[in-house]
This record gives sequence, C-alpha cells and structure tokens, in this order.
Amino acid sequence: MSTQPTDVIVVGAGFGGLYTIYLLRERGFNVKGFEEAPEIGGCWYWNAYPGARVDSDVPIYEYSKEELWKDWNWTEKFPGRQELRKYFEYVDGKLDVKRHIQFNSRVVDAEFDPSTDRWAVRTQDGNITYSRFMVFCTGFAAKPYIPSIKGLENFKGIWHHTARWPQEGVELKGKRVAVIGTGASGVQVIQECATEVAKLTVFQRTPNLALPMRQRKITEEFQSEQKSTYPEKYRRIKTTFAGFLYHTIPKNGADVSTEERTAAFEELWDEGGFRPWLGNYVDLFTSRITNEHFYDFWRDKVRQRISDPVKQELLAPTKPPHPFGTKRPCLEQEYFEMYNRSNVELVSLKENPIVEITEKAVRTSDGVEHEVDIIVVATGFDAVTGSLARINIKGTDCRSIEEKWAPGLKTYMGMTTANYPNMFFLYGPHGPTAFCNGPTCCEIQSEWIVNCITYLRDNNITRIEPSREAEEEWSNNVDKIFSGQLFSEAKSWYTGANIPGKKVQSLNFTGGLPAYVERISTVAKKGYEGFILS
Ligand code: N01
Repeated sequence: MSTQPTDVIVVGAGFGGLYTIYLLRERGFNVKGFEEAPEIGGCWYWNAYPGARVDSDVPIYEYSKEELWKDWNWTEKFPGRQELRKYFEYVDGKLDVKRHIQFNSRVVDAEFDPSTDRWAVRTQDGNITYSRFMVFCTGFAAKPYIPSIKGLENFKGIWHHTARWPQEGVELKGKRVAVIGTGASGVQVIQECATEVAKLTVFQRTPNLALPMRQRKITEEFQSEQKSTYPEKYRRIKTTFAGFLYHTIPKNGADVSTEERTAAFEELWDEGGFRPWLGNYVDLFTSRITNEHFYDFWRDKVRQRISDPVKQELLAPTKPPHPFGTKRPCLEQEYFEMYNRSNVELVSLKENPIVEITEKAVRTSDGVEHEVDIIVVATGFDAVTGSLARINIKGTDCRSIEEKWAPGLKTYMGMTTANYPNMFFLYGPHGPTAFCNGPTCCEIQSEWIVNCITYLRDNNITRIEPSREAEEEWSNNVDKIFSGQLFSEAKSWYTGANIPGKKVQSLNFTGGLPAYVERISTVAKKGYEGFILS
C-alpha cells in the first residue's frame, strides 16, 4: 500500500485528463493520474470498432494551445480514430504528461476523510493513494450499456460492444454480421463494413436522423494557410452555443417565409457536418413548427437516396420519430446508400423485437432466425452520470455518488456536488458536455478547476464544497432550461431514458456555452460564490 500523499489525483487520460495534469504540473502541484486503459486517448482508445471517426471538423477537435497546433496537421477534415491516437501521442511528446499517469489502473473506490480533508483512492490492484483533491476526467461515455438480451452468452460466434471492440480488430470481410443499434457507433460500423461483409443485418429500433458529413482530404499546405486564423477561431468557438465555429441563425424559423427557410436549410445541408443541427434557426429546439419543417426537409433529402419504399419509411419515416436533434444525429458517409445493397437487410425492432440470441442466430418476435457469425453490439452507454456512478465514491455522508444521484442529479455548475468536498469533474453531469465540442468543454472546465485549486492553495484553504442551496439553484436552473426545450420528447442518453430504471432528467446543461462560461467566470470572480471554503 502506498501512503505517499499527492496534491491532486486525476482520473482518466483523454482530452480532459491530459490537459488537467499538464496545467496542474505547470502550477507546481504534485499530480498523479490513473487510467484504466494501457494508453492515453480516453474514448479514442476504447472505441476500436471499425469506422470510428470524430464528428467534429478540423481545427476545432483539438487543443487550442498554439504549441500543440502549430506543427500538427491532419489528413482529413473529420479525422479517424488511428489519426486521433497519433495526435494524442504527439500531444504527449509536447506536454510530457504520460510520466504522471499510472496505466492499467482502474479507480474502484474513493473515500473522503473529513479529519484530514483528503481523499483515499483505491485502484483495482488494491493500492491506495491519498490526495487533497480529486478531478474526474472520465468522459461521458465510459460505461458501456449492454442490454439484457436473452441468450447472448450462448452465442457461439464473436460478439463485442463497440466501446470494448478488440484493439487488434476483428475480421469482418466475407462474414455474416449483425449490428444491433443505430446510434453514432452503429451508423459508423454499418457504413464502414457493408461493402465488405457477406451479409449485414441491421437491427434498428429508432432511425438515426443522420446528417451528411461532407468528408474530405485536407493538405498540409491548406492547413498552413489557415493557421493564422486559428487564434481567432479558438476565441470565437467559446462564444457559440456548442463550441463550434458557427452561431445559430438569429431568427425564429417559424417566423420566416417558406422560401427563406428552404434556402437556409439548403445552405446548411450543403455545408453538412453538425451545422444543420447546432447552427440551425435559434428556435429549432423550442419550436415544434421549426423543428418539423427541418425534419420534413431532412426526410425528403434522405428518401431520395433510398430505393426501397419500405426501407425509406423505416429509415426516414413520414412523421418524425422524435423532434429533430433531440437525439444525437450522427454524421454519415453514404450510410443511406448502403441500404440499397443486396447484402444489407434492415430489421425493424419496433415491429419485431429481438426475443433471443441462439448459438448461431438473432431471433426476432416474428420467429425469423437471422443467422450470423459476428454481432456488433452498438447499444451505447450509461452516459454522462454512469462514468462516475460506476466508481464507489463516498463523500461526507458515506453515500456513494450513485446513491446520491439515483433520485435526481444534483451538481453545482456541472463540476462539483455537495457532500463530496475537494472533488471536481469535467465533461460530465450538468456541464455543456453533450452539447459542446469535447476539447473546448474540457479546456474551459479544466482551466476553471485548476484555477480554483490554485486559489485554494494560495489562500491556505484545505476544503471546498458547494452549498446545498447553490447546488439546488444550479440543478433547478438546468431543469428549467431543459423543460422549455423539446429534448424531453426523445428517449435518449441525453436524459438517461436509454437505460431501464434510470431517472429521466436533463443530464446536460442545455443553455449554451456562452451562458455557461459567463456563470462559472462570475462565480470565480466573486471568490467562489456558492462554495463553502475552510
Ligand atoms: O450509443 P446511442 P452510441 N435493443 O445510445 C439502440 C458519442 N459517439 O454508442 O435509439 C435494440 O446513441 C438504440 O436504440 P434507441 C456520441 O455522442 C460519438 O451510438 O434507444 N437496440 C440506439 O440505436 C453518441 O451520441 C461518435 O431506440 C437498442 C443504439 O442502440 C454517443 O457517443 C461515435 C437497445 C444506441 O445508440 C453514444 O453513441 C460514437 C436494445 N435493448 C459515439 N438498447 C462520433 O463522434 C439500445 N439500443 C462519431
């Protein structure tokens, strides 16, 4: 057992973790990182499934620090997993953070000792490390969700969840492959493997209202020319709703003429990426009228690409399955065209749910046995709260985080929670998380947390925790903003509705990045208003 005290423990070595470790070290803290994986990269390590690629375009899905972008060039507008992993290695070469991290070390327990104002953190190997502060950078999608499907354990072929796909890959060529789930992971696997497998059977419960990625190669020369604009771009993304390079259209889509609206939609569509989702009319998530207008536009565009009328209706139904954008749209590359191939079958689980997986097939309620060699389980995550709830974190009232949050999520500013002193988390519950470009959200929250810890050290304060009132006010505010939006109409991981028994509520702050930044900055300027310091 190690008894060496540490100033700060950082859990997780993805975008948030690496940056937090770096900032803390630069401020002179003794910092120790723990990472479950054997390497850095966070979700980009774990999601080794075929076709994994980021849905945010260059240059926003990277650190905004000049030292890290000035000599780094990508090959594609939306980089793939392998390139992202190389980027992480490049970042480590510049920031030299790996040496602070203990890999293959899953944090299983953490307990706060009020007599010393320290955390005792236990890793899977049984070792305990003590630390004044703890920062969880565990991401929003660290706990894969595998539904209890009867017989899955009896399947004699190969099956894996996308986020636990073998690092060495699985040969899909010439095989009969099933994909269960059509979220971002499922869509990427489907479009990647449809052309090489012998047969692909897609089990879809809800269609993905996917948007065109408009992928393209980008050259070093192109990026060199652009780099003089990067500082301004990185400044600007912090002023936009979701940390991208565009603002929403500052008008209500419901108030403009059909011609104007259609022209705007066409422009958004041509640009592709997330712009039709996050840069659409300002009332897209609050006005059913605007939302349905865009859904109709999307449906008509997509249907043109699917030849079979039955598949058209399943993939792009006449009526919206949920308001557009209230479930995360994926960016697609010829995803819909894949369904025109003779080796691709689409099974609608709405009509024919899976009843059992046998030794060699997926059996649906109509009695059909879909024989397959490989099953890709693309059923998502116990998202946002699951990453923290899976760790047995006990604060001052001896309750685990999971117990505390079971009746309802409570945080202060999506970075702290009452009764868990000296504990911070980022890119997680009640933060802008799912509605913010990942690196941007991580940088903003990481800088805030490190500034806060520095302030505490410089003022000889050994303990910080939010007051119950502050937590209540923030959590109510999150719920209030959310209740005025259309998100609650979709069953999605945004609200926990994808996990049976999980409380349905807003897991994210949906008020936009500028409002979030304004609030957390004001709190810091006021000497950490809403916190109890001692
Ligand atoms: O997970 P999901 P994901 N039987 O929860 C279906 C990020 N990400 O891993 O919609 C049958 O979105 C479920 O159906 P339904 C990104 O933020 C990013 O795809 O609940 N099906 C759904 O189709 C993303 O949003 C990238 O009806 C079942 C699917 O499984 C988030 O991670 C790439 C089922 C789950 O979709 C999660 O994406 C990948 C059951 N019992 C992930 N249970 C990029 O940036 C669930 N489903 C590219």
